[in-house]
Amino acid sequence: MPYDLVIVANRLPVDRVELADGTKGWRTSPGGLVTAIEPVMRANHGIWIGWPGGTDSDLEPFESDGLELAPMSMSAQEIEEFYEGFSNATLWPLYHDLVAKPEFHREWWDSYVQVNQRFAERAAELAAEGATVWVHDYQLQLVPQMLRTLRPDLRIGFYLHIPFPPAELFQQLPWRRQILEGLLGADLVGFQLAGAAQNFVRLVRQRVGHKTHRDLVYLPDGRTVRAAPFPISIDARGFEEMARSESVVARAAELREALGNPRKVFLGVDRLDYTKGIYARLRAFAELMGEGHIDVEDAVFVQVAAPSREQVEQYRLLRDEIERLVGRINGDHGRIGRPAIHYLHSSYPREEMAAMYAAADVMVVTPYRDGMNLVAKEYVACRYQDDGALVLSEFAGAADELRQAWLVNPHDINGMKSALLEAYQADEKEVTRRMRAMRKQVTQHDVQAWAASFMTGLSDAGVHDKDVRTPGA
Ligand code: GDG
Repeated sequence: MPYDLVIVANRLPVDRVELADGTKGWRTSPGGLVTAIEPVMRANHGIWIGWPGGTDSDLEPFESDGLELAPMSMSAQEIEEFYEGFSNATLWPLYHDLVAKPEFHREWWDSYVQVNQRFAERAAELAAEGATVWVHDYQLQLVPQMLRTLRPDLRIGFYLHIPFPPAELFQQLPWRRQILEGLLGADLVGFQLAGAAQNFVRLVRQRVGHKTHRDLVYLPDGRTVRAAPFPISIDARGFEEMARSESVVARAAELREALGNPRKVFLGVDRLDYTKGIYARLRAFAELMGEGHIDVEDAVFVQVAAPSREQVEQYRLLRDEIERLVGRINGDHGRIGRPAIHYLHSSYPREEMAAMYAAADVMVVTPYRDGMNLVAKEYVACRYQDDGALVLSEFAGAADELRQAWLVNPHDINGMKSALLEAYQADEKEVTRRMRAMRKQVTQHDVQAWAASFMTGLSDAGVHDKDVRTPGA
């Protein structure tokens, strides 16, 4: 059956897992993308194409929790070359300011092309005449052009969830031109921030040679492509309601109790990723303890590090480094029954996350580079009593909107120490003033507004085209 809205993303919102009784089943998978797209899918009757994890190949489209899902298979070699390789060891570090060194391998690129082609073909099969297809993220940047070749009748949008790097860095990519041309297959290319959209337009002008004006690219065939910022957000009302619920309120109190009712709880919640700055933030906290600014009897740091990309070597090394550091900090500063850092290498249900946000006095979000960072916004949404301090990296997209956070440069350990200490010692009035302003921003710009504005942008896109589209398409 053809669909009027097709979402194409690397991952489905569910994971294929083995259940306790040995049979295969589905489990909701966490992550920024899922959190953002799920409400869009619920509001529009569409289908979501993506990989459910694993190497099963015989998967038919199915419905899960009211969402129509079309699973894509992935061979072990594709997982290694397309997913762990080109997506996560080439593009991910390259797009995050080279926080790690990107690896360039020609076989990985070949696999990236192949998998993108398969996704494009599947979307072409499932889309109705004149349908809207919304392609997501860095793993699928070639899909827009491939899909346009197969189905010129479609309206195609692309959204990049991670930063788009400045020309000076992007230029390193041996396949830079192909990626730019792949993206230009879309009618609308969305980014988190205005700077990213500008980087893209500039690169298109320099590297592909197309004419551009402000946010528009003029293609020789008469089509125009718009590149614009659409800062992503969260289901703010949903998070607030969850935080207000009796069970979450009770659980938050229970968590504080279990932590020994310290005066202040610091919290970090991240996928275990080298872009997130977990190591440096824990070091900064430990130094404050070592220097006597913070006493282990008064404060504790809870760090949730959700397992991520565990097959990629950089991630395994990072995990070891962080765990060694946590051990050392607790050895140096902990007392019996009072570790300085509670480190949790695990994923939790959303309610548990809300309870953690509700239990935390100081939320610490210090990535070296982050497209947006939804965790910062989720924390704000949960603080319905206008309390709680947010320490936020200037290099997270969220810093553009959450100006009242304690903003830090995560490369500057001393600066980070000062900000942590200020947030720790800030008086109630100051904390409330800042939180109130941030809450206004997050509630007024939620994920529903984000999706609606992208979809409107997409249906308006192409109005400058010189060629004539099928009316109504
Ligand atoms: C990418 C971009 C951009 C985390 N642990 C658990 C869990 N989570 C949820 C959080 C949040 C999401 O995962 C993480 O989103 P972030 O935005 O913080 O980071 P990335 O995963 O790197 O996301 C990012 C985002 O895409 C959206 O465009 O903001 O910049 O890098 O929602 O709550 N959720 C549950 N259990 C966990 O243990 N249930």
